[in-house]
Amino acid sequence: MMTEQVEQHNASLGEAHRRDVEHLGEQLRRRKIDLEAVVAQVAAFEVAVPSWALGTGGTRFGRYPGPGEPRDVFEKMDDIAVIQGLTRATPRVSLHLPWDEPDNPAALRDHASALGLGFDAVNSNTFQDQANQAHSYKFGSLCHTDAAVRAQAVAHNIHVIEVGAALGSDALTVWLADGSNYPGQMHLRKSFERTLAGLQEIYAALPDGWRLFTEHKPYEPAFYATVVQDWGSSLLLAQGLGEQASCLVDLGHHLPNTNVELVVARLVTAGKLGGFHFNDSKYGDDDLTAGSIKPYQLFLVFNELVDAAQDGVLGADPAYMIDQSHNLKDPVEALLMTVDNLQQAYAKALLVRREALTHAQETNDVVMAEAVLKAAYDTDVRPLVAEARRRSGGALDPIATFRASGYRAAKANERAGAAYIPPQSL
Ligand SMILES: [Mn+2]
Repeated sequence: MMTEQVEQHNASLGEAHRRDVEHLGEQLRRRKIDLEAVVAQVAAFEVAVPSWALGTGGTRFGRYPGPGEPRDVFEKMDDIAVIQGLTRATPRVSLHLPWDEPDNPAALRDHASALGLGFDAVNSNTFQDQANQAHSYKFGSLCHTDAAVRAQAVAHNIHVIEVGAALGSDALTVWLADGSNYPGQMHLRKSFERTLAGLQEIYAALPDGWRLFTEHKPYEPAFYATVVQDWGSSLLLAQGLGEQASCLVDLGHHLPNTNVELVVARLVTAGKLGGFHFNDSKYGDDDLTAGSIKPYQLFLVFNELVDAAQDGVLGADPAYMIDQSHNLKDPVEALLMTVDNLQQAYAKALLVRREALTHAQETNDVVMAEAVLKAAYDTDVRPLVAEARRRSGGALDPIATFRASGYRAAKANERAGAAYIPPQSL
């Protein structure tokens, strides 16, 4: 996919790029950092693309679809294959059920496989009522006071596991909208206990080698009390389930000014950091492009991950996934930008001089500790990330290559009558 366009575009940028890499290599040598080692690590970086991010998103106020949007999950795979062809960093898809539930999982798996794609964590949905559903989730799903509603929510999650297994996935992400809007509405303690009990039933259905991720979020749609509202609640659930359960950190699922890198550090210490939903936000769960609003925070999150990996305490590799809603940008371009921003944050974290940082911390040298971080963060790593992509067969400039390919215009002709995709927030 896109191989010819990538080669052509890379060739046109080749000489200037080569000089940029050489210059950066020299800068890093002066800091006793080996550019080659960092390039290799960035080239190995992978992040899953969510099936719900390929169409234009929307808000409760409306949605403005763009031309050539994918009409079904098969066409979404085609778009993700383009992103993979340009970045070589997105070989897996995170599927949402029922939004992108395939009629025939084997056919979808074959289609994905032919495109060189596989499946990451599958996502269940008990935050909306589906057609022909016996019971409503209006007052919660796993936390519901009615056992029949809870049983329905458990059965849905087990169904998602079965579809995921047929696709070759090996993880389930559970984000619950369960909560209340007014004091007194919901018993705070019992609703949490019912939720844990429901998750235990789901956990019991996990195949060997599977993982279950609990995802917290402070508010929305519940505006007074959310059952799994913070990382502490998420950790209690993961600990109450067992070895195969861990916590998923959605960067946008925190109140303003929350120290997310500290949350990451705590979950690493607890041995329960399961994965990420990357995005960015200014106010709430805005689902903007990762690194677009708070790039320094993104760097500091990766700094914790690199530090934990180097200390050998990261445990199982965290599942890196994107969770974004693109209301204004072309979704493919937004995702190309996202992957680049993630790789830049990761590359900068790899440039942190750990020994110097440790020494500054041990000697309480506040200025030098911060300066070590800033020296890494302020480095222009764009040539390094582009070089990592080039060596993996990707594009030096993915967005320019995508635009030059004419892919979107071709799809606008092919994909007439794009299906409506509902506004979403996971
Ligand atoms: Mn999420």
